[in-house]
Amino acid sequence: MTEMSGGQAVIELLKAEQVRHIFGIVGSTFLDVLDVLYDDKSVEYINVRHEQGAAFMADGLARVTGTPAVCLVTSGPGATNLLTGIASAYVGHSPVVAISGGPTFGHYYKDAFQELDLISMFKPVTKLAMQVNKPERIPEIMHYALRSAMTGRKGPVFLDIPRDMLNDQVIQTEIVPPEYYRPEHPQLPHPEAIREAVQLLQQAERPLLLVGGGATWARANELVVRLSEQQALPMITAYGRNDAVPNAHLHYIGPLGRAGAPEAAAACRRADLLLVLGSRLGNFTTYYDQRYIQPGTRIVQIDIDSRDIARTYPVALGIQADAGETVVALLEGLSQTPVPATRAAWMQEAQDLRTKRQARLQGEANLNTLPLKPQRVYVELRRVLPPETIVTLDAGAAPAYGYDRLHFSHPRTFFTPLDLGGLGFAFPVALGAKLGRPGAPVLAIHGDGGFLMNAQELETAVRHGINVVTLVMNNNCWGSEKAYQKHFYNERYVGADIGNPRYDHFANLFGAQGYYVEHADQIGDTIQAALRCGKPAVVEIPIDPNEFPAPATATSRRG
Ligand SMILES: Cc1ncc(C[n+]2csc(CCOP(=O)(O)OP(=O)(O)O)c2C)c(N)n1
Repeated sequence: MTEMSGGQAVIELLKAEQVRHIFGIVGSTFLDVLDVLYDDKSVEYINVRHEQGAAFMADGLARVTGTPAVCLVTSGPGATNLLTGIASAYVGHSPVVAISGGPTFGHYYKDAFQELDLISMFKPVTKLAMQVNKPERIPEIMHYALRSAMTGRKGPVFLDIPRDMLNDQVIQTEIVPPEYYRPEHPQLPHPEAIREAVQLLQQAERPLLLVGGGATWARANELVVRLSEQQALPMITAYGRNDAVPNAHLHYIGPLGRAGAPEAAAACRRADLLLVLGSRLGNFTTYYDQRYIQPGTRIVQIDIDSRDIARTYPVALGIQADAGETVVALLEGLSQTPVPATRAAWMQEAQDLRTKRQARLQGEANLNTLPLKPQRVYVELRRVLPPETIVTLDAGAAPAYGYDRLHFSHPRTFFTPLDLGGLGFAFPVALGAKLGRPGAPVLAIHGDGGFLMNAQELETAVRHGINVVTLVMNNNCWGSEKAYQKHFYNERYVGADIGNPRYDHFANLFGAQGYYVEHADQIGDTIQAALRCGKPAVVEIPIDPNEFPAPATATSRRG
C-alpha cells in the first residue's frame, strides 16, 4: 500500500490505463487533481474553451486509440456543457471517462452553488454514472467506472467527485494494472452457434458481409478481409463505418445507409444472407424498413452486446461474442469445405456493382460549375489525401456527401457522429484524434453552421499545437435542414439562412493558418499545403447554396 493524496490517486489510476491527456476547463472543485500535474508532466491537461469541446476531443481520442479518454471539469454548468459530447461517445461506443468535481458532500440536496443532479442527467448517455462518497473509495469506484467503460461494448461513464473527497485527503492504495480489475480476454462464440453459422453460409447463394464498428473495436478488420477472401463474400459497411475494411479491396462494394452508395444498397437487396459483423443495424444504416434489407434475407448477426441482436430485424442466428473471435472460429469451421460454386456469379455481380460505383464517383470530376458543388470537392480530396489520413465528418449536407465519396485504407481513420447527428462534432473530434495519433494527417470536414459551434477550439489547437486541417464548405445556410423546407414546404424558408465571416481570416486571427479556395484545381494543392503548414489550418470553400442532397426521409416529411 502506498499513501497518496486523493488527487494523486485519481491521476495514478488514470495513468494505469495509459491516459496521457485530460480535457477540461479549470474549476475550483478539482484543483487537488490538477495540482498533481504541476510536477507530473506525463499527463497533459488540455484546457479547452468550452466543455463540449473537451467531451468531443475525448470522444475522438478514445475512438482513435480504443483506450479510455478523460474529461475533468467542474460541477454544475461545467458538467452540463459536456453532455452533448458524452452523448456522442455513447452513440459511438467510446470509452470516455467524464469526471466532475462537485460541491462539498454535506451540501448536496441543498441547492448548493453549482449543485445539480448530474448523476440523473448523465445516466441516459453513459454506461454508468456514480458519485464518490468516501475518499478511500476513490480507487474502487474508479476501477468500477473503468471496468464499465472498457468491458463488452465500450462506452462513456460519469463520475462525480465532491470536492471534500479530494481536499487534503490522504488515502492508502496500490496502483494495479488493468488486468487486476477488468477482464481483458475477448468473449468467445458458442461452438454450436459457429456450426449453425457455417451451415447457413454454405446454404446461401448470395451471402454478403455487412461490417460495422464492432469489427474495428474488436480489432478484427484484417480477419474480416480474410473471411471475405476465403469464402468469396462481398463486403459493404454500416453507416459511418467505411473504415472497417480497406476500401481498395476488390470485394468491397461501398457503404450502406443514408448518403451511402446506391450500389451497396443494391447488393444488400440482392443478398440472401447477411452476415452482420458488429453492426447494430441502426437507423441510418437500415432505416428500420425494407428498402435495403429484404424480408426474405436471412440474417446472422454477431455482436458483443445482445441488446441490438434482432432488435429490428429477426435473425436466423444471433451470436453474442467478440467479432474477431467469431471470424476466427468461422474461418476454422469453414476451412474443410469448398466454397459453393454459385459464389462465382455472385462475386461477379458484386464486382460489377463496385465498378459502377467507382465510375459514378469519377464522373463527378466533370462537375465544374461555380460556386463549386460539394461532390466536386470530394473528387479532389480522394485524389490528394494520404491513405493514413484521419477524416472526421460533421453533421450537415456538405459533409454528408463524404459518406459515399471518401476512401479509407485503415481502421480508425473515419469518425462520424453516427445516429447522434450532432453538429459541431468534427473539429473537436479531429483534435482529440490528432492527439491519439500525432503522426497522421487529420482533416475535419464541416459546413459553415456546424463549424462555428465549436470553432472557439481553434485557440486550444493553436495553444497546444494540435495541427489539424478543417475544411469549411460554406453555403451560408443550415443546408441539410433547408433541404426539408425546399422539398416539403414549397421553399418557405424560416430560420434556414445564416451569415459568416471569412473563415480564412477567422483562422488567421487565432494564429492559425487560413486558406480560401474557389476553383476545383486549387483544392488539392491547398489541402496539401494546409496539411504541411505546421499549424492548425482552416480551408474555406464557398459551395453552391442550392445544392442539397435529398432529405433523409425523402418520401414523406414524417419519420
Ligand atoms: C447540435 C445540432 N443542432 C441542430 C441540428 C439540426 N441540423 C442538422 S444538419 C443542420 C444544418 C447544418 O448546416 P451546416 O453545418 O452549415 O452544413 P450544410 O448542411 O449547410 O452543409 C442542422 C441545423 C443538429 N443535427 N445538431
